[in-house]
Amino acid sequence: MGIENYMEQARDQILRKSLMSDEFLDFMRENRLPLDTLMAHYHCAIMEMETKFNVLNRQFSLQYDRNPIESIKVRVKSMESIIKKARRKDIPLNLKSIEKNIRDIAGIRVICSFQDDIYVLADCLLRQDDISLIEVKDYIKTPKPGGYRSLHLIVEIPIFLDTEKKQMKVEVQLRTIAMDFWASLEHKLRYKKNIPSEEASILAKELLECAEISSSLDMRMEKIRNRIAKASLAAAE
Ligand code: 0O2
Repeated sequence: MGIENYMEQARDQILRKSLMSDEFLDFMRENRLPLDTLMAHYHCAIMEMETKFNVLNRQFSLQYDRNPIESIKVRVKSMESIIKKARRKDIPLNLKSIEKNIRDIAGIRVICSFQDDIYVLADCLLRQDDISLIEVKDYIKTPKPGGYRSLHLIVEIPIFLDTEKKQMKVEVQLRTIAMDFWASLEHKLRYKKNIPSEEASILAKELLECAEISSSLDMRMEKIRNRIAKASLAAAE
């Protein structure tokens, strides 16, 4: 077993033990209702956000006769992942600090066919007056060293409850189909703990190369789409 796998397993064991620790169990016991309520609020924020993207997609199809969005995936982070992240980032285990510091509890992934649609959609979203931008991470302009590409926006969106309006943080990930395909495969490799380290590093190199090939394919496809649009416009004149 390689050292990385060993370390990963050791980390997992520590996490599992910490999930059973008195501190964690007390936290869950004392906060059951507020935790359920908070998770429900994140679900509501995701619903609001998903509606915004569906509206934009519908409007684009009416105005430009094309749908920029291929599909949308949503998720609320599991309690285990939240605790894992809180431990990794040394975030105190209480509701206020989790809500303040873990900004991707509510996540929406918008999959587009073309890279330029990603930026158009992001602009349209950020122009809406109920959305506040907290951070942009452009892993398309600056991919991660392993080859990961996506545009991440951390935003706040209001949800309207019976007696209050509450601002909720949502992580929006925008990527092309090719970027999504790549990220899903790479995610699988990341969570397979039993791959010998030598093979894992060969696969990582292979994945990096695939990321570059798929990025150039994205650009070529976009150019073809633009040429088709130009040619059909010229033919119509
Ligand atoms: P999951 O299962 O998607 O929840 P921050 O949130 O800014 O404090 P973080 O989490 O490092 O710090 O932010 P970053 O880098 O923007 O990553 C957030 C999410 O992006 C990850 O969530 C993944 O979904 C995705 N992501 C980032 N880097 C990679 C990568 O190299 N490969 C793949 N496949 N996905 C990536 P989680 O919490 O890791 O997981």
